[in-house]
Amino acid sequence: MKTIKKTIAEVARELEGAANILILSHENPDGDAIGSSIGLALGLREFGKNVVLANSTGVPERISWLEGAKEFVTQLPPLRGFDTILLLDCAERERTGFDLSGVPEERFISIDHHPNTVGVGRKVLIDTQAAATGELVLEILLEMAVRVDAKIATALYVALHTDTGGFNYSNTSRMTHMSASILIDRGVDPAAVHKHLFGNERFERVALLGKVLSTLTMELDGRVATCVVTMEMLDEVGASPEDSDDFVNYPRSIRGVEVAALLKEREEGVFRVSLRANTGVNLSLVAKKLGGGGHKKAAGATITATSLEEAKKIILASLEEALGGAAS
Ligand SMILES: [Mn+2]
Repeated sequence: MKTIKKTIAEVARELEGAANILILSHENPDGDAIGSSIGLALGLREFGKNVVLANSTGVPERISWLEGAKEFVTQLPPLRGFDTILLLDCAERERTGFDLSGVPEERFISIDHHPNTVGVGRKVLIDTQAAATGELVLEILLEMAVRVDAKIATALYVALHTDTGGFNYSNTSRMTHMSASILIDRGVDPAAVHKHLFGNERFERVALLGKVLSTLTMELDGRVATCVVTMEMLDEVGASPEDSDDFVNYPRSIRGVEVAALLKEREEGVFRVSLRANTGVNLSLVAKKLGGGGHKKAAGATITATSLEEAKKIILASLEEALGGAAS
């Protein structure tokens, strides 16, 4: 494993020395990818840096209300003008969805908290203890003595909130709450953030949920629960693929379920699976074998298969292998 874990201070000093910074995050970004990108961009600008934000698949609607969300470009800008390409919430070129294959390693800095990642760049900070990349970004900004205002704080709070399921998942730590405490002190309105994230549903999304829940099945003797999102369902209710992003939590909430899988049909023959674990099974490894990645308890992969049934078979076979014989 090539990963060099740099300290917060080392990365802060490196960023202080940069002038023109391009911030990239993983494709199909979540609240952490976008929130930590915005938080760091605004913070670095306070420090006089020129910063550009890009994401190959753009900002999901759920977090599009964040200040700075409109800044993201979905095309890779010419790299000539940037001395530093920052990878946030991912640490490999491929995860960005952009072709960065020819770009020298020295141009990159990566900051991430995902396990099983190699890490590209002249500085690589991967802290798998951090609940969110936003937690690491806050530490870096404080180290740089950047004035964290309400806009920065809100973006980072969204990062923490989404990656911990509202401070509920097992990655939620004393550090997460300490960070949240600092962010609230800097002007975050937690109730307003919650309302934006969970009290602002579009009709189409809830209608889609109804269709998706009707596909619920129990597999492998009740140890796995699955749901499916087809393109036809999206058409019928006028929903978009991202509308189903957290639906995996419904099969996950069923008593006795060890792993929940949500299968989304992306295009003819291409399926995206989101996996969530309730027990000690390592989904990061399951997803890696399927050509994807993620965390121990939350991971995903894109699968090519002739039909939904075949995609499901592939996933269930991997899960059966990972779960082994004994219930945990
Ligand atoms: Mn994250």
